[in-house]
Amino acid sequence: MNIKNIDIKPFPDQKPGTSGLRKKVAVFQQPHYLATFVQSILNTLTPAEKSKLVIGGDGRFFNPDALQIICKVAIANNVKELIIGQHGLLSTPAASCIIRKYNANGGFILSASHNPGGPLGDFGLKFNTANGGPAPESFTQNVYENTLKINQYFIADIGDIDCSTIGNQPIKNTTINVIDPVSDYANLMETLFDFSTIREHLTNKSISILFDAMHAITGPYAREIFVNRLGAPESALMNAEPKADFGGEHPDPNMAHAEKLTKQLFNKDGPDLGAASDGDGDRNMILGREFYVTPSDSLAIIAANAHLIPGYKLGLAGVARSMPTSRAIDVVAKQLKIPCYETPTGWKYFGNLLDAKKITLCGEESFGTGSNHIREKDGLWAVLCWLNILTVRNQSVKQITLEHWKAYGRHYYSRHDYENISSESANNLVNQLETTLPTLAGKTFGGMIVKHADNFSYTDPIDNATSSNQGIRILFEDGSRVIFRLSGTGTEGATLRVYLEKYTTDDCFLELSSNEALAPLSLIARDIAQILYFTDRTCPTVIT
Ligand code: VG1
Ligand code: CO
Repeated sequence: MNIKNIDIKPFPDQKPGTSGLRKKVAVFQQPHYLATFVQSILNTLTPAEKSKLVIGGDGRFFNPDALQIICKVAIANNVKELIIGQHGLLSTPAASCIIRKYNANGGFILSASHNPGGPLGDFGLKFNTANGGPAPESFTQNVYENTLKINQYFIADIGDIDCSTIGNQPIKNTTINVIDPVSDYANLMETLFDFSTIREHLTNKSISILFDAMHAITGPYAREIFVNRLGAPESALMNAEPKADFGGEHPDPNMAHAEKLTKQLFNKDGPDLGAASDGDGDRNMILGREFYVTPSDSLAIIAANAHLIPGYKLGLAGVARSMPTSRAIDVVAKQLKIPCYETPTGWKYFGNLLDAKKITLCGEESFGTGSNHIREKDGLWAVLCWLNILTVRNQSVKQITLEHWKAYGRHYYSRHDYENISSESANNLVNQLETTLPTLAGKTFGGMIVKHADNFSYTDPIDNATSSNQGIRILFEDGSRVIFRLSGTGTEGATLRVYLEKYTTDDCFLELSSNEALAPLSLIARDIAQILYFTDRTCPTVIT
C-alpha cells in the first residue's frame, strides 16, 4: 500500500476554542484542511501516545467523510489500533467511556455539539487524551503552534475503510476495530444507577418520562437504556432517529429549541420527567411537569441527593462548577462539608480535579452535568440521576426543587446571549469593560453596591497551570453576580454571554419568576457594559 506525503501550506485559522476546532462545514471541506489538522494533532503526540486511538462522532453532515480522512491519516502515521464506533458514531460521553475502558491513548470526537448541522451548518473536531477528557490547554496550544508551521501530512492511498461491520481488520500496520457504540456506555450506566427499581416504576407507570433526542446522537443510546433496559414505552422517545442535519433544527436542549417537548411538559397531564440532549449527547435539560429546572439548580439538587444513587452512596469527595454557573452547588457543598472548586468555562478544566479524586460531581450552567464516571459531561447520565432520585423520593420534580430552595435558598439565574454580533463590537465592549473594572468597587448601580470586579483567572490546583481572561465578573454586596464572556464555540461573528445571578433565602420570594427577580440586575448589566451602545441590540437573541 502506498503512503502519500502531501506538501501543504499551513492554514492560519486552526486555533481550537472552548471545545475543539469548530468551523462551517465548507471550511472543513476545503482540500487538505481536516487532514492537516489531524496531522498536527498526531505530530504533537509521541509514538507511544498514538498507539491506540478511538474515533467517533455525532453523525452530523460530513461525519462519514471526516471519518475516512482521519482513519487514513492515522494509518499512514502508524497508529497501531483504531477503535471506531460502528458507522463512525459515538456520543461524546460514550467516546470518553470507551477511551477509558479500553485504555486508549486518546480519541478524535467529530462534533460541533449543539451547533446546527447540514451542509450549511457547522462541523468540529476535538481531541481527548488518555483520561477520556478534552485535551488540556497546554496540549491544544502545542497543536495550534504546529498548525502554523506544518508543511506536510501523510495519508494512506487506499479505498474507503469498512466502518459498518463490527470486528477487527488489519490495514497495513493498523488494526481497525469497529465496535458497537452503545453497549459499553449502557453497561457503565447500569453500574451507577438502580436499574431494577427504575424499571419497576417505569413499567408500572408510577413514573413517566419523555426524552427528546433532538434528531441527534442520543436516540440509539436512549432507546437501549430507557426502552430496552428500563422498560419505558417507545413513546417515551422523541426525535430518536439521528439525522445528518438534525431535521433542520438546532440540537440545543433548552426550552426555545426543544419547543415540542416543553409544550408537552407544561401541561397538567404531562409526563413526570422531561429531558433533552444536544447534538453529541453531553448536555441535558431537565423538566418536570409544568416546571423547568435550571442546569445550575439541577447540579445542586443532584449533589444534595447523590447519596440516594447507588454509584454515589459513599458520598462525594468534592464538587466543582464553572465560574459563571450559579453558586447553588456551593451552598450544598458547605452543608456537606466538602470542597467546591470554581473553574473556567469548558469541561477540560475539571479533568485534573477528577483525576486527582478531589471532586466527584461537576457541572456548568450551559446544560452540562457530570461525574467521575467519565471525563465529559453526560446528558443521559443526568437524566438517570433524576430518574433515580424520583424513584427514591417519590415526589415530583417541582416538589423536590421547591424543597431544595427552602432548605438551601434559591439562586435566581439566567443567561442572556447576544448572538452573531460583529467581533469588532464584541471586542470593543469587552475592552471598555476591562478599563472600567478597577473603578467599579464601591460604586452603586440601581441601589446595589459593587463589592468586587475582576477578570477571572484560574490556577489549576493540581498542575498549577494558569488560565487568565476567563470572564469579567462583577460581584455585588448582596451576593448577586453579573458575568460577561465571549463564546468560544461559535463559527460566525461573536456571541456575548451575560450571566445574571441573585440569591435569596427569604421564603416569600422563593417562587418569584426568575425574570421578575433578575429584571433589575439585567438593567444594571446592560448599563455597565453599554450593550446597546456597542452592539445596537435592545434585547438578547436567546435567554436560558
Ligand atoms: C459553551 C458553554 C460551555 C461548554 C461549551 C462546550 O462554550 O458555554 O459551558 O463547555 O459550550 O459545550 P462557549 O465558549 O460558547 O460559552 V458543547 O456541549 O458545545 O461541547
Ligand atoms: Co455537546
